[in-house]
Amino acid sequence: MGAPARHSEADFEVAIVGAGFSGLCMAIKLKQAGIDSFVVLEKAEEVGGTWRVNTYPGCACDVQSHLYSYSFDGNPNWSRKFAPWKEIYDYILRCTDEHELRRHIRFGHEVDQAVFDAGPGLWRIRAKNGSTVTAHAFVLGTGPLHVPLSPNVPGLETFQGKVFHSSQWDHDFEFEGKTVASIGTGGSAIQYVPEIAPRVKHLHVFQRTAPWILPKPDREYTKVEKLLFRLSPKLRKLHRGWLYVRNELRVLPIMNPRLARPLEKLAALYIKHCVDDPAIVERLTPDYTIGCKRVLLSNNYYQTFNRPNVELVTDALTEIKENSVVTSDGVERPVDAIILGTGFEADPRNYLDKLTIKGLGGRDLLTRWEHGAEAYLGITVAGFPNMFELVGPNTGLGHNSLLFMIESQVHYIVQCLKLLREKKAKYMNVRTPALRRYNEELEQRLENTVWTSGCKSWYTQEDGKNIAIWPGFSFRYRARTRRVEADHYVWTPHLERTTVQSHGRDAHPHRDQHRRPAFGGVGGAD
Ligand code: N01
Repeated sequence: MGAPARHSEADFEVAIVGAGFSGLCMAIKLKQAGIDSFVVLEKAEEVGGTWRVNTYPGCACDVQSHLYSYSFDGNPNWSRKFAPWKEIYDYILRCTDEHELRRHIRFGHEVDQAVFDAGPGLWRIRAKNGSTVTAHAFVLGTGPLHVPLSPNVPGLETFQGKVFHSSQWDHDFEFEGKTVASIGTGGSAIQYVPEIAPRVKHLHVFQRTAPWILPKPDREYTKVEKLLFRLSPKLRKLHRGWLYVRNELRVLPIMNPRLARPLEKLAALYIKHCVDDPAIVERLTPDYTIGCKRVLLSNNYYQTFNRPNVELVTDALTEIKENSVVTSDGVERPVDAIILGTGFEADPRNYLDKLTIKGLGGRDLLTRWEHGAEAYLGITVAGFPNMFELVGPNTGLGHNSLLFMIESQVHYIVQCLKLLREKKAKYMNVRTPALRRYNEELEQRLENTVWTSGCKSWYTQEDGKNIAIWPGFSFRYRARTRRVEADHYVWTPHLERTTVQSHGRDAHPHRDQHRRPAFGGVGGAD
């Protein structure tokens, strides 16, 4: 990389929030690009993000591990195709240590404020513990699904038994002999329900919307396979590539719902194959197009409903009392514990609401996102210079590994930092028209996809706008993020003079506050 950026007033060139898969990937790639001046601010006392937090029984990735790991840090030793959470967590710990990231991480630092100071061109970042840092660039690696959601059922707070969320599992709770209510049937619940069913006296599974579930093509890797992967990284990469291509094909029925019909028929047959009672089969069969909500994988969830101690409840929960739960048909079920498999806050406006982010002219990010979160390529937001998001709006995947998207984003951000140096720019700010064109394109591509086929999911906000998913092949996203289109940004230079000249409109929403000179040839009006 070129000469270090001019940011003499900043403590660091880059500050990253979060030490999960995305924040750590950013840190590794900064080091590899020769940028050692960075800090990672992590609210917890250890790295790992979602894979540190989610430890419920049966927790495992539903993306193949050879793909759900960094492309540059392959692991020949995955025990099975879909590794359990502990192995993934250990992998993250190993990467952290091998890349010597710990000296860059400040644990116990929950960031609650980040304010852009246009004068020196730096972000002033504050943690809840009162400490502050300044950095030239600010990277949000908080991840989208980390704020647990509670069901909006009256009386939950009055329940006298044990209550915990799937992501806050109480490993000391003794299930034996207990009657348990489990609320929700998403990706987490379908993993823990089969695990606790044999241990409890009774299990009531409360389903609001049936998920589509396909068999999980899982198995252990043999000793020979692992040896071959160790001896030949090329073979391991070939295996990874094959998994990637296979997963990528799953986007076809998503983008064209007509192609989903055969898959839907197969999935319906699978339910019949697994469940004995036709009445339960009917209630387990979803009434929306497969793929509209995340398609889940399991080899043991449906079979759980053949157990005499497990009940599928599809009447809505209307009330929770001190020792029981009540449904809309008036039935009251006494329970000792309630497990909330009710998911996470998926709208960035809600999961970032404890973090105040102010860009140019003191504009608040959540105000900017009043009508919905949006970011150019899911990474940059107009009016928030040198701020970069990882796993930002519309960059989630329903069909392939999120790490592929994260690596694309990290590559893009490193390119941005290189350009800032090359152009000797103080900051870069995405142009509003570039962001608008990008959003229009997204909306067009989202039309007539399976997500608009009429289901309610956390992919969409109240007005139906999809804010979570990248619509299409992930390699198209990789292609879009391979290089930075410099003319989509306004580049503001480091200059001592304060002469104001004509400049990009969106770079100067508050001209009176931030008097900046034009940058020779780059940027310009929108
Ligand atoms: O959360 P979810 P999750 N009364 O939002 C129900 C992924 N994941 O923690 O569908 C009754 O998927 C809600 O019902 P409905 C996973 O795929 C990945 O399970 O809204 N029910 C739904 O059934 C997902 O993308 C891995 O009608 C209520 C459930 O709660 C994300 O992580 C592993 C309710 C929530 O399901 C989160 O999964 C595990 C109420 N009041 C999970 N409120 C990987 O391997 C909510 N629900 C990568």
